Amino acid sequence: MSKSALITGILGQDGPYLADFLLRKGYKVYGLIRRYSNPNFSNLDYLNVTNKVDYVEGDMNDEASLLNLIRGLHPDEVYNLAAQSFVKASFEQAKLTTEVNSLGPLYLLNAIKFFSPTTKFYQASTSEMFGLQHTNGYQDEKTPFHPRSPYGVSKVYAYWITVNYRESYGLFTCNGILFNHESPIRGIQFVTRKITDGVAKIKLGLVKELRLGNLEAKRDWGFADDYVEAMYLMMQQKNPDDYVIGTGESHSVREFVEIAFKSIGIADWKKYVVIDPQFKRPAEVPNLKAKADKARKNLGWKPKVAFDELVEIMVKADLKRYGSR
Ligand code: NAP
Ligand code: G4F
Repeated sequence: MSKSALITGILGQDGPYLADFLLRKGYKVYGLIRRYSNPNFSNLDYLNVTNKVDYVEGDMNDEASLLNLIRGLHPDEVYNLAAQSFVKASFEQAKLTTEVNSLGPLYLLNAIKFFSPTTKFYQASTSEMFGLQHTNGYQDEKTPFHPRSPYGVSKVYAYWITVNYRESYGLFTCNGILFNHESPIRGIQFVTRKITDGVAKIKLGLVKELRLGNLEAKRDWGFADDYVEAMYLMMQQKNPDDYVIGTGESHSVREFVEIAFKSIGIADWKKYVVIDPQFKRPAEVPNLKAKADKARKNLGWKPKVAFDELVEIMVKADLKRYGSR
């Protein structure tokens, strides 16, 4: 019999890539969606999987809906990708962020504990938990946490409750501590997609400038499609564990901007970029760089798409969206 998986956050960036990956493996895939008058399936459409997923309704803020779902479905695997995932918004909506990102996973874990204890659980943890901390310039599974935003703090709770339910009740629970990963269906507010969308519009004469915040922040950027494979691999191991997933390369926002403009033939990008303080954060995470040796050794995982290639893929996709060939 084929395995089943419930994916929360199915309409976001990672949900569609993971759904596509699991469907190819023969899984029955359930996708959790909130009740909307008009849900947006465009990211699933992009990967041609909209009609292959079975949709179930629920909300990470509504414990009963999650209890009922797990009790009814008994999925083999739950991938908890749902979150208020935009760091900047978490400063203005700290309570909502905490409810969705911290209590949501707790509700799912309780549902599994009470109604389906053989269900495996994946928590979408994040490099944002490291914040200011590093060991000789990189972060790995042993690096302590020092989150710098309500988002980062909310994810630290989710990380530890995931570990705690493994240790307390013997549940199969994993944390994937993923560093930034991007794609043509990345949310438009995140800096990479904001840049590639802006660059495409500038190329086509639709806008004249691109307004950004801190260009000096450095991130370890990979391709979302590579990263969902790591999620799956963690859930297939004999023993549940926590893994850092990233490329091991760190680049600044400035470098991302330079390469994106270069890909459309513009060397003098400074003519188009305006620094706007509204896009800066009360507290910044200056430098993220993964050391993903454990994933490489235990999971046999490594990223396939390099940084320059990722920027090009995204710029090309945005140009195509605006009708350019
Ligand atoms: P995303 O594009 O922002 O998608 C998040 C999804 O969560 C959306 O589909 C959203 O649903 C759903 N959601 C939000 N609140 C909800 C609620 N109350 N009930 C049910 N669903 C809710 O995020 P992503 O980039 O795919 O990331 C997936 C996960 O990985 C997130 O947990 C994120 O924090 C984590 N993460 C991401 C990265 C990265 O670089 N992308 C790195 C590390 C960790 P709607 O569509 O209905 O709004
Ligand atoms: O693209 P960002 O908004 O992503 P951020 O804050 O790194 O968070 C993302 O990655 C995390 C993993 O580390 C995830 F957990 C989280 O859910 C999310 O997916 O910002 C990246 C950097 C920041 O340093 C920000 O200050 O870009 C800088 N930046 C500069 N100008 C900007 C802008 N960020 C945004 N969003 N918009 C700007 O105009």
